[in-house]
Amino acid sequence: AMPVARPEPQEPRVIAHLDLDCFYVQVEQRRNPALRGQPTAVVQYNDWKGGGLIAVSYEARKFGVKRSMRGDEAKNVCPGINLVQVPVSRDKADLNVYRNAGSEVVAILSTKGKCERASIDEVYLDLTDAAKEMLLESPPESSEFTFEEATKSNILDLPSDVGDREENVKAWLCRADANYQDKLLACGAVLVAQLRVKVLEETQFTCSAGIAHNKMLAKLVSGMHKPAQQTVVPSSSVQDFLASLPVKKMKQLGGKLGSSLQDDLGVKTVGDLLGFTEEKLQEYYGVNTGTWLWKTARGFSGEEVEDRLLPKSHGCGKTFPGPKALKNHSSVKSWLDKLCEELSERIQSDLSCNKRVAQTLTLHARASKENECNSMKKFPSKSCPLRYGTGKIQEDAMKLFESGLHDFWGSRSARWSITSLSVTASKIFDIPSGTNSILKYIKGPSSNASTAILDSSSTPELTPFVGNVTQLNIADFHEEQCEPSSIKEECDNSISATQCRLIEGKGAPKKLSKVQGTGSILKFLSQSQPAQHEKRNFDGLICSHQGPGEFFRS
Ligand code: TTP
Ligand code: CA
Ligand code: CA
Repeated sequence: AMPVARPEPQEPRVIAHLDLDCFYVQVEQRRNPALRGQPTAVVQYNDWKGGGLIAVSYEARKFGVKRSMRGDEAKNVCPGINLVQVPVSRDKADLNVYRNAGSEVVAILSTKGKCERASIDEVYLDLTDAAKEMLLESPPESSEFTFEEATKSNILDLPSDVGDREENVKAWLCRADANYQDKLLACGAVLVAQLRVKVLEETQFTCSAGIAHNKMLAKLVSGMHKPAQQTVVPSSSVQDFLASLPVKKMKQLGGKLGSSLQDDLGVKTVGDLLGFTEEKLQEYYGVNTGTWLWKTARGFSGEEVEDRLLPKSHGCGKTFPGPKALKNHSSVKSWLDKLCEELSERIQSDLSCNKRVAQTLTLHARASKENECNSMKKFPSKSCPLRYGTGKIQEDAMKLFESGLHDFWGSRSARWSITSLSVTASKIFDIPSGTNSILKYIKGPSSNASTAILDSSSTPELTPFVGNVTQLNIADFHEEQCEPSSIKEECDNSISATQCRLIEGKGAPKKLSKVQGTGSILKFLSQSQPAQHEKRNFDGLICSHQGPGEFFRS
């Protein structure tokens, strides 16, 4: 989807983006403290050439170990590296332990302001109110200020090699003559430093952060100084920063739009866009995207932090690299069945714990045609209304696959091979309290999926309910979890997992009937099963997430 400008807020805001450092590695290091300070990498579940690396510790990065490597290669450049395999269930990676660890962090961060969980290890925070309050009550410039972590900030305006760095930063944070925006930003820097210390104390995880006046800038700098550091973007530094920033570094400019800017307009950096008027950019890219580009070049972004601790979608995927590619229907079916089983568990858990319902099932795949390795045609993503119940999801996913395969390959019965598969449940909304029509949402259409298969590039409106449904571009959520260079926007339902554990205690999944105090919705669902659900599809109404600690390998 082409980016669109949002209206600017009237008042200056303080926005932070936090991202955990080498996240899966830190989770594994907490589980096994002997790995701390050691070169360590987490490898995917796939033993081909030692498994693909999905997370690499900073100690290992010093040796030149990269995420693109396989275990064998990593051992060559860093013989002392510890390789830890991701937890596995159903013959695929099980990311619950990481999701849950991420939600521990979200729980801490969300205490200070509006919080949006952006991926498995990333959060946006709107700290405007907290910063204003600090500015009124205990601004950094008040004499007693001695907050050490904040003075370790990287401030884009300050040269890092002149004089005593920490003294310079402290002086910047405490400037009495700073403008109001910078003062708010200084408070934001102190708040984020405090939060990062708290996260470390309570979870043992370090993270890095960007603090700026909008989401775009905060995100752009949060990874600039890693690990365990934060970077502040004062308004006065924006122009210089963007002048040298390659367009491809911007999330929205990573694809076709960015290529077109480079190839068609000769725009290499975001700053190069300043050479074009808004009208010119609109001429090239349409009114909305033209305006967005014009604003982006100036560091303006009106995008708001969403108030959302829960995921926008649930996805389960797996890749089948090299010789593992799937070449017949029965192997595709058996993998899709496993993926759908996990997906079904996760949406049932979201339903019982959060009273949220997913409306759309999407299948993504990657395929290649034999003897046509460079074939440009992509396996089309397909969507249909989501029907609850593992068996139904499995059935529908297989139909989506057949439909995609038909478009991809026509009716010819020649050889194909599938190198990745994923199923996603999206268009998730809260069940309105007191509604009588829940079953309508849960049950899905009684017709089978083939009547309603859509290319996922279109956005099907599946039910008349629009209340809390966030418009989303399914393509943005394509993910094959745990595979290199593919996890993009993996959001996560670990909050629900935490809540489930609170309700049910740890231990093995229990039947819904034991859940107490979850209100009428669940009772309603468990009592009014339509007769055709002979296999009691809602057996899946369990909280299947396991707590941290249950994944220790022997
Ligand atoms: P990232 O935040 O991209 O990376 P990271 O946390 O490992 O390292 P950094 O310190 O640079 O932020 O991803 C978060 C986790 O998501 C990562 O630890 C493992 C997982 N992941 C994959 O499984 N596959 C991938 O391709 C990527 C990029 C991440
Ligand atoms: Ca990270
Ligand atoms: Ca990340």
